[in-house]
Amino acid sequence: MIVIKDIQEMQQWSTARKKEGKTIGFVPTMGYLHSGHLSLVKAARSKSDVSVVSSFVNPTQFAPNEDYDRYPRDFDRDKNLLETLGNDVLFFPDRNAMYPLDYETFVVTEKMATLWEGKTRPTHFRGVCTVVTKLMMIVQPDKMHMGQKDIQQCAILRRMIIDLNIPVELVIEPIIREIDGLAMSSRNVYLNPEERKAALVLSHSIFLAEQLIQQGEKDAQVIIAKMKSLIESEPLARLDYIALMNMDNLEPVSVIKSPLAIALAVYIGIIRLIDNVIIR
Ligand code: PAJ
Repeated sequence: MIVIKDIQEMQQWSTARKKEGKTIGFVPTMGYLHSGHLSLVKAARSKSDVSVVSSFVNPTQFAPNEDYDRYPRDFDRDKNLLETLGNDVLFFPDRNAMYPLDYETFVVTEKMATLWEGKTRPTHFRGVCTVVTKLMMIVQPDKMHMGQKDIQQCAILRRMIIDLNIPVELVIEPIIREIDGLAMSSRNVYLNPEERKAALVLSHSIFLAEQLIQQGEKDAQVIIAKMKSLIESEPLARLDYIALMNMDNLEPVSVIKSPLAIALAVYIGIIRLIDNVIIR
């Protein structure tokens, strides 16, 4: 595996592979890799000729009150994990190279970025869309692999790719969970043992919703109310939102009709976690 820090060098590497007729699979990450990330790398390796993983903790998607400075980082560990998988390139750009002092261009999806996650994190998707656009221009992938874990991120980037006619196929991969059901996340390291147990309330309420729908429940409000009372039964948990939404435009649905996504965000102590399920 080669590590590339320089933006132009990354572009030249990709251009050279394309000239050889090779397809490029790309996995954007913020590093501190876990099995969820690694499943994306495996998918990229199996579906394209060469794979590129980027590791960049993107400052523009963090609000000033969020965890940019303390976001977990471990370059050597990430590098070893990616080497074991046979990944071809680890792209690890500098913050100042990605965002020089005179930087001023941002990519915004107007409405979708204001819903759900956007209510608590109003500038988040502006940062995500901007950095992912930049990364796609640099890496020039054929396919980009992303996790369903961040379902609103997937929906917004899919919209952006269509709207801006970007010639990249977005491939959405399933959520990887711990054995007890907790969705893997780099932020899980912030949880103390008590909070780690309490965090199961997210997956439990997702599974509850799935079960209610299987049993024939059609009323979104009934499902939301039952999920809410499960979350409220956990003293360390504080609900941010529960969304029963159309997967394409993220609009809320009132009557259950597939395909539909059920997503939620919950604070466990001060740590904000998300989870979701797609009902087909
Ligand atoms: P990050 O949180 O590092 O996640 C990188 C990718 O891994 C995303 O596509 C995310 O959905 C996926 N992922 C995270 N946890 C997962 C899990 N448990 N199972 C499957 N996939 C999982 O998402 C970002 O970084 C950033 O916003 C980024 C797109 C890199 C832009 O900065």
